[in-house]
Amino acid sequence: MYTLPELSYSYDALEPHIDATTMEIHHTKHHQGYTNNLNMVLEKYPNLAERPLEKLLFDIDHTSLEELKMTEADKKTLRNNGGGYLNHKLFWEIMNPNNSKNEALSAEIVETFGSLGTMKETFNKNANTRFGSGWSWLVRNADGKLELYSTSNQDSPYMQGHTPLLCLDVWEHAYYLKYQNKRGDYVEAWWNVVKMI
Ligand code: MN3
Repeated sequence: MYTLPELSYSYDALEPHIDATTMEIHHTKHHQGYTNNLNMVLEKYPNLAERPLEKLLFDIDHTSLEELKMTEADKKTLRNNGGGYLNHKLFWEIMNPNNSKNEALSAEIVETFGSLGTMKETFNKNANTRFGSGWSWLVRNADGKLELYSTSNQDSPYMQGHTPLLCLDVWEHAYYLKYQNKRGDYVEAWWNVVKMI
């Protein structure tokens, strides 16, 4: 059974960039909801539940329903809530104000994209142009290279066998209280709470 990951900092720690009310609702309501729904669907499939969630997300996208012995509806629930569970877990970790700069990753970003600024520009563009709800990502792909893209809904890079390194939640629940329709302002402000690069 999965449990809601504890936040190792207070809800107001990211003020003024991310407000305390948004953080509290996001963590205790939204992330808790994904956690509950993930547990509910996995209860029906004890064999699948034994697999690490990262692998399970890959497997459900690369294995037939017949082989998984899973219904289409349950697969969708697992995809949405398994993704939602892992995506938010990483999101809280990335925003930890106690993080220190990851020098190796920063150097690799410069090597891959030319500069940190260029990477951020593309990352932000992906965040701002994702229609509806989704996430912007910096991932390590299956070839071990850094890659930038966005996904819709709660789709996780693990579904493609990629490892997520940085993620930004662009669902309205992540910013609407403070930023309303100004997603671009939220995306810009968010970088102030990322200490690792
Ligand atoms: Mn969210």
